[in-house]
Amino acid sequence: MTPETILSFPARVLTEEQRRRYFETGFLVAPGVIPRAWLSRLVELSKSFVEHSRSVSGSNEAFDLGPNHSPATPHVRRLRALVDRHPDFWGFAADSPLADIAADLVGPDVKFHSSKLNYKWPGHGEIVKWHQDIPAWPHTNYSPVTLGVHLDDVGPEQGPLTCIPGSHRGPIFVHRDRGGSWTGSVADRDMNGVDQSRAEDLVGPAGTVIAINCRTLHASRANATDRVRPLPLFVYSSADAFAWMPAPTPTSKTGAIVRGEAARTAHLDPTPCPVPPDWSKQGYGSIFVAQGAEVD
Ligand SMILES: O=C(O)CCC(=O)C(=O)O
Repeated sequence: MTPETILSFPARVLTEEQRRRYFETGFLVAPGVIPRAWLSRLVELSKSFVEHSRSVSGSNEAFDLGPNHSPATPHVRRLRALVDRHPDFWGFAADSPLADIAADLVGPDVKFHSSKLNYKWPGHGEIVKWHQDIPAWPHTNYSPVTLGVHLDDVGPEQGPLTCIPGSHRGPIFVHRDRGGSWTGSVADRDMNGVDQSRAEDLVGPAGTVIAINCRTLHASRANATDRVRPLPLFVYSSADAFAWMPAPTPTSKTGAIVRGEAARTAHLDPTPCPVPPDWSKQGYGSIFVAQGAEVD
């Protein structure tokens, strides 16, 4: 569907202005759209998983752990395949206003792709370099959108996601080094051609939803506060977008239709997309592993 067709359906949660801004810039910040009860539940679950991680000594299918993780100082970088970690995470992805926000941005027929919860701890551990999402999980079109929820107030000093406006209409970069190995980030030689001074921070109070189109260039800085920044992320697409390579971190719900109907016809966008490694053979750690995250 074109943005014009999507916008011809009535908005469910977002304003028309917010939807238009998303299509124009490739991202969106929408404060105050998550009901308080859902927000409290997500915060509670997030804290309980960090507590649980104290008894886990190495990364596994649920936890991506930083190298200095210990029972005394848990360092969870990512909770993987979030919707498989607790039924309420799936309830949130499928039965909360989040899926309606996805419908506002991809059209009435919405497919769930994947989810995770990233933690950015104080210090320099989880700096995320410039990247686009779609090269890791290519689809037949560019409707996929990642929705994040701020569980706490997030300001510029907490290492928010930061996006280059309009980059969703630009090139799709190869996220590999000169030798062809996957890096999960755009090479400096490619970023040199991008005006990074135009980047906008996706900041806002607890309950803010952020949306990032799958082609938008984004990154995040170090967390310079003494508070952890937990950020659950959920990826949706239009139902007529089909992944053409195995997902890096598939979930039991990947491919589920959360709004509207399954597609009978695939929408094929002619814009070429680089081919990622076959994650079903190579395995996938996390963006922190791929980008070789620095640690304190
Ligand atoms: O958590 C962050 O700051 C960045 C997350 C991100 O861009 C990703 O996981 O693809």
